[in-house]
Amino acid sequence: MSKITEVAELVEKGKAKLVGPAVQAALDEGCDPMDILNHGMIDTMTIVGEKFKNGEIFVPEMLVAARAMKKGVEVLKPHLASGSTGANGKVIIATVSGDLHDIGKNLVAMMIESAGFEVVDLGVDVSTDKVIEAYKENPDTKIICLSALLTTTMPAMKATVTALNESDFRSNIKVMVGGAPITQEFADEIGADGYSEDAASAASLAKRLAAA
Ligand code: B1M
Repeated sequence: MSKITEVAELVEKGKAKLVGPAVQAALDEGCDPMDILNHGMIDTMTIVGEKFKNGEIFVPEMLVAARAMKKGVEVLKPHLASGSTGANGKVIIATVSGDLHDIGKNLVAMMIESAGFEVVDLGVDVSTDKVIEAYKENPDTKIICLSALLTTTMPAMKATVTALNESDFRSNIKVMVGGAPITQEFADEIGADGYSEDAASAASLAKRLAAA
């Protein structure tokens, strides 16, 4: 069995204690950190999501798989992030109100940080008021990033973007959105400045938006 397959199996089974050492073993064997992330972990979470949708597994199994993936990402992080300087400016990131999914948001935060931004991470289930408060505490912020993983929290994303669009500081910031159910069309519809599909393209988009 390849080391990446081993990581994938451990993530799927939620073996949090074993995932870190397995990721380290894959790295020691010379596996590409992006391959470990994409094929050992992200693809596995897609499988976990499908099994949940089909009623083969339930929330606790999804949760333990998510915890295991987080442990694996901790080991990968130094190999993915190329060192942050904050030189490109400040970014606020949050998962929108009512939504507890943070693995994708954390990956986006990590990639944006490694693209040279200082990241203020507000966590999950973040209300519009908290996002606005965070901007007021960090008025030098260049980009506000919002993540949503549920179709039921897309309206919360829309509400936050609408409030930002109506704020008196709108011209000072760019707004970026993403997450599995989000599309470019939805981003345009709610008036965000940018959408990206994954963490790597989110980092390139952040650089483009900050420079615009
Ligand atoms: Co949930 N869940 N979940 N879940 N969960 C999904 C999202 C789901 C698709 C599973 C399914 O049914 N197939 C489904 C949503 C269906 C829908 O809305 N249509 C679902 C559901 C229904 C639920 C609950 C309602 C289940 C329940 O309680 N009955 C519940 C809701 C809780 C809540 O949020 N209020 C729930 C709970 C959970 C757990 C807590 C158990 C756990 C999350 C743990 C955590 O995050 N700490 C969980 C998990 C793990 C998943 C799946 C299996 C995996 C999500 C994940 O981490 N993927 C997910 C199935 C799936 O996605 N296939 C599922 C890996 C991650 C790297 O990808 O987050 O997509 P992702 O992020 C990507 C991109 O989307 C993008 O870049 C990332 C990296 O490439 N991206 C951005 C993300 N944010 C971005 C922001 C950007 C740019 C790009 O710019 C700002």
